[in-house]
Amino acid sequence: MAVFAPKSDLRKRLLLYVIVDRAFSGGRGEEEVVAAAARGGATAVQLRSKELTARQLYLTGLSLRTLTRQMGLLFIVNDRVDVALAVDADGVHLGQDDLPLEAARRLMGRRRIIGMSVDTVEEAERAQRGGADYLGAGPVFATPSKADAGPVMGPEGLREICRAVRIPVVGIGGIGARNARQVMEAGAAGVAVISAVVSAPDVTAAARALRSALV
Ligand code: TZP
Ligand code: MG
Repeated sequence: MAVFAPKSDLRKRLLLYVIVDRAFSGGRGEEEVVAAAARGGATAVQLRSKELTARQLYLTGLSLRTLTRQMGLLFIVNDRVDVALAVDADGVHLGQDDLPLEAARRLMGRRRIIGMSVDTVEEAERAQRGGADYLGAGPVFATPSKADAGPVMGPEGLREICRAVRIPVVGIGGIGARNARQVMEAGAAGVAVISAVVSAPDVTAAARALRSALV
């Protein structure tokens, strides 16, 4: 049996990265949203919640782990190294105020993925030096989905970050089918989205529309 290697083909697997957050899904559960997004061509899923308790995150994470394995998607947990490990996620995604990379790496081991959010070229270079496996850079466009997202960098800002590092970069913030192409043309490996997919009435159709804008 082939051993599952989370980091193999990472750049390709970051192409359509859907961040599931119950605050944006109009009452639909994470499992329903992930299954629908996967049918539309999502390649990676991140479980994010600023509201769920550790217990709720763990239970949701366990069922998303099963689902993403069945459907062949990468599975990343936002913010929480403990939950990522407890549910055997492929990786964790950290912000500048979360656990430092070195500490997270000690806990996660070399095999698992660590993604970092960055706003600037300096942060991107530091994260790469610190051993991050991929970066989320944004907000590329204006977004109402994250109040403290910082200034919009535009495709030009994203391009500078993509040029500065060797590790894959996904663009995030205000991305939808209408502007996804600009993100890829800036050198990104993929797009990370919340509302364009998770808030859509038809999640599968929304993921499919985004996916076809990327290739
Ligand atoms: N980080 C930077 S912008 C953002 C995050 C989590 C929000 C992305 O949400 P949307 O709805 O895809 O703009
Ligand atoms: Mg965070």
